[in-house]
Amino acid sequence: MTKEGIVETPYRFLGEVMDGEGARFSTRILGDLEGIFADADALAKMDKDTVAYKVASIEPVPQGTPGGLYMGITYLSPGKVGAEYFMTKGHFHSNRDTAEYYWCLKGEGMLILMDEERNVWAERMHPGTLHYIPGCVAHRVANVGGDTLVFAASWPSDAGHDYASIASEGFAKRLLEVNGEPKLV
Ligand code: S6P
Ligand code: ZN
Repeated sequence: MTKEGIVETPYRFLGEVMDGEGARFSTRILGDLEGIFADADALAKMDKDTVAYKVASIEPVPQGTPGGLYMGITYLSPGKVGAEYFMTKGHFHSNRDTAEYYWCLKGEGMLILMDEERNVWAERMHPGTLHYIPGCVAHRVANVGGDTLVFAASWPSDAGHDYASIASEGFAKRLLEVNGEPKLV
């Protein structure tokens, strides 16, 4: 689309809200996260319709376009399945060597990272923390606090999402609450 002169700003990113032209919104309920938590019995006893997280994203160019950038905000609910904190599904990028930024706006979380050799590490998230996720590193976020965790992200439009390898192999470590503290186990 050709533009000329002073035009209306198409997107807004204010506080914890991202919105504008063509913004996309998606919701993951606990029922969508079967198989990612260790304690299947605990999950079976919970309400499948409980909202685990919501994502709002601005995708100005079609998915797969080289050279474009996306922005998103994730709102991850507090809670646990057994001893495991509510978390995002987690993914590698399909285009493996594409990187991403995450930054925390609200709440307390842990960014769990895993390289292709399955080494796992985690970075604490709290308002103001900025996280560079290098290419070839799978990423997932757990909410370790009592309130909604809100974080923003920016990633390349040709990154793509590979959920399948995480769905089948998982991460090599899990973030569990042990004696009231988050621990990678
Ligand atoms: C996209 C970016 C985030 C996640 C969101 C949900 O590359 O990493 O917007 O999509 O946090 O996580 P997931 O693992 O379910 O996509
Ligand atoms: Zn990503």
